[in-house]
Amino acid sequence: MRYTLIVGTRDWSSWSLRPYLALRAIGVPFEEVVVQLRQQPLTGDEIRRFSKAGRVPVLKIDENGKETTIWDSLAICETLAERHPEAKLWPADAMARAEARSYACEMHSGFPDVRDQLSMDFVRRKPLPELRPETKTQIARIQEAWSSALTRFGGPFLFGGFSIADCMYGPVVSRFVTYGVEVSSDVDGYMQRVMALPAMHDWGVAAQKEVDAGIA
Ligand SMILES: N[C@@H](CCC(=O)N[C@@H](CS)C(=O)NCC(=O)O)C(=O)O
Repeated sequence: MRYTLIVGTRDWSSWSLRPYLALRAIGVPFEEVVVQLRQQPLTGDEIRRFSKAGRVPVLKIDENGKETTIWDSLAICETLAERHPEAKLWPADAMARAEARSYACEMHSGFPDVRDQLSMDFVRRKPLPELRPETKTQIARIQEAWSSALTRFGGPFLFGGFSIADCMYGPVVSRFVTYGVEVSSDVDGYMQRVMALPAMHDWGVAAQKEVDAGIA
C-alpha cells in the first residue's frame, strides 16, 4: 500500500495542510508531490494530471494493484480516519464525534471573509489588514468555538486528543499567527500547542524553502 499526497505550494495552500496533518498524526509513510500554485494556466493543468476536479489536495492510494484517487481535504481526512481507526482521528464518544464533525464542516464550508482577508502565508508575519465587519464576526466565532471545546473537553486539543477538527483549523491557527490576531489566553495556549506540532514545524521548514527560492 502506498499513499501519495499531492499538495499546493506549502506557504499558501491551507487546504493541503489539513490532510497533511492527518497523515502525520497517523504516522504512516507517504510521498508528497508539490504543485506550484498561482501560475495559471500551468497550475490548473498540472493539478488535473492528478485529479479532474482541478484542486489540491489529492490523495492517491495504491493498493492491491489498484489506484484510487480521493480529492477534497475533508474527504481525504474522513478516508484516513476510516482506514486507520487506531489513530483516533475522530473522538471515541459518539456525541463528541458528532460535534467534532460539525466543527470540521463549519470550517470546510464557512469563514469566507477570514479566508479572503487573512490568506495563509505560513512563514511570513504581516500587519493585520482593516477587517470587514464580517471578518471580525467570523474571527470571534472561531475563537468562541475553540474556547468552548477546550473548556468542555479539557484540551490539549479541541476534543481532547488531536482530531480532524484540529487538522481543519490548523491553517486558521497559522493565519492568526501570521496576522497577529488578538486572542484570549486559552486560545493562545491552543494555538501554541498546534504550532508546536512536529508536522506544523516541518510544513514551515518546507514553506520557508519556497520563500527562500522565490516561489512563494
Ligand atoms: N474544498 C476544497 C478546496 C481546495 C482548494 O481550493 N485548493 C486550492 C489550493 S489551497 C486549489 O487547488 N487551487 C487551484 C488553483 O489555484 O488553481 C478542499 O477542501 O480540498
